[in-house]
This record gives sequence, structure tokens and C-alpha cells, in this order.
Amino acid sequence: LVLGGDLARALAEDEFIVEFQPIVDLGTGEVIAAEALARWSHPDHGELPPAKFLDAIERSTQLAAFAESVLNQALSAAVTWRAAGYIIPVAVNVSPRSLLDPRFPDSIEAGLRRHGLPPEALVLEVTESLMLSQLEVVDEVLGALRAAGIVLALDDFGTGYSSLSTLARVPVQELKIDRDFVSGMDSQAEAAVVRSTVELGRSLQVMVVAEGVESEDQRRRLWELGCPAGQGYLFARAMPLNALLAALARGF
Ligand code: G
Ligand code: G
Ligand code: MN
Ligand code: NA
Repeated sequence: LVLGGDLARALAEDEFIVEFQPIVDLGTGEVIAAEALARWSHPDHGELPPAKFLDAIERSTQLAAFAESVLNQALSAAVTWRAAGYIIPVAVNVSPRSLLDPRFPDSIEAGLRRHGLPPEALVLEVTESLMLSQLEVVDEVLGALRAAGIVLALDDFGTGYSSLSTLARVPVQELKIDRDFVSGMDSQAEAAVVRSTVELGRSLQVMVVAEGVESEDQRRRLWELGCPAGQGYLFARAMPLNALLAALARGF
């Protein structure tokens, strides 16, 4: 149970931290991006995953402050790895509700400016809820982000709220195949979803990333299906910035 006072303290005390999971070129093994994943470094409960607090934040008045904190940590990390010679974007997850805030694009652009980063240094991973998909403001917000040159990725692609209807409306440059399809590739149906998504990506000329790649076998099958990129425990778990920098330097 997360209480409002807890969240306020956590934000004031910078208890929300960000770890980074590499996204890898399935052909060369090179790291081509890193996804920022939030954790709550809780004084009493240790490190808590998003499943333990994200709902509470999204229902609270603290969502914008939380998103701002994650964005700042992610952009600051991108500045650090770019200075070390790794010119790869950072991917940041966006709560559906943030897409209802007309000031959201400005806050993103201001963050990039503050960190002296070009728009292509950032990928925003979005999903949509059914309710939100009916609202024009979401389209305006996504349009403004796209117009500013920020790359949009459709997260959890193939699942309920992140599907073909969204793709038809939202100007995305990347599809992230949900990990359920990757773990289920042994079955005909899941393999077909992966294959179709890869083909969709090719015809739309957008990047495709497979999530939840856990085995060498899955990596090989994805590559055979033409999937260009992957992310998952096979390559690395999310890790603190310092560990990512070390891993980039020595190779994965
Ligand atoms: O890191 P982990 O495997 O526990 O992430 C679980 C879920 O939390 C994923 O769906 C991920 O998209 C989401 N998530 C992680 N960090 C953030 C964040 O900073 N903002 C939002 N909105 N979602 C996040
Ligand atoms: O929804 P989103 O794609 O943002 O979720 C990312 C989540 O997936 C994070 O919670 C991350 O820890 C988790 N994750 C990353 N790689 C793997 C993996 O190989 N297997 C599983 N089961 N989860 C993974
Ligand atoms: Mn994601
Ligand atoms: Na996902």
C-alpha cells in the first residue's frame, strides 16, 4: 500500500532512481539504445519495482513530478554516455495520462534544451488506454513531440491497448514487440505475430525491438524472422548508469 505522503517524501528525497537496460542489434550485438526503468529506493523496503508503485503514482497528483525526475535522470545519463563516445538514445516510458497534459511536449523539449541534447537522443515509449485513444489531445501531444523530432516507440506492441488501430493514428518510428510473444515463439500463433510485426516494421520503415529475449534460441529465431533488435535478460538486466558505462567499455 502506497500512501500520498510517501510519494511526496520520495520525490522530495530523490528516492526514485533510474536503471538502464541495453537494447542490442541482433546482428552485431552492439548496444544501440538503453531503456530507463524506474525503481523506488525505499528507506524501509529496499529497492521496489514499478509494479509496486506505478499505479499509485499514476493515480496521484505527483505523476508530472515523477515523470520529470525520471526524464532528468535519463537525459543526464545520456549526456554522460555521449561524452564517453556512445552516441545512443535513451528510451523513457511515458504514462498514458501524461499524454493528456498539453504541457507535456514543452517539458520534454525544455529537458532536452537544458541538457544540450538533440531530439534524437530521446525515444519516448508510449502505450495508450482505450479511454485515452478517444481524446484528441493525445493526438495533439504526440503530434507536437513528433514535430519536435522526438522518436516515438509503441511499447508492448501486440497487446490490448497497443495495437494496429494505434499504429494507424500515431506517428511512431519504433515498435516494441511485447515479451509475451517472444516467450511464446514456440507456438505457431506467437511466432506469426512476431513475423507479422517484423514485416509491418519493414513496410512502415520503422525500427522493431523484441522485448524479453531470455535465451540464445529466442535470439536466433528472432534473427531468422528478420527482427533487427532485442532487449532482455540474455543481454543484460537493467543496471545503474555506472555499470552500464563499464559494460559499454568492455563490451557485452
Ligand atoms: O522495470 P520493470 O520490469 O519492473 O518495469 C515494469 C513496468 O514499469 C514496465 O511496463 C515499464 O514500462 C514500466 N516503467 C518502468 N519505468 C517507468 C517509468 O519511468 N515511467 C513509466 N510510466 N513506466 C515505467
Ligand atoms: O513494458 P516495458 O517494456 O517498459 O517493460 C519493461 C519490463 O520488462 C521491465 O520491467 C524489465 O525489467 C522487464 N524485462 C526486461 N527484460 C526482460 C526479460 O528478458 N524477461 C522478462 N521476463 N522481463 C524482462
Ligand atoms: Mn518500455
Ligand atoms: Na513491454
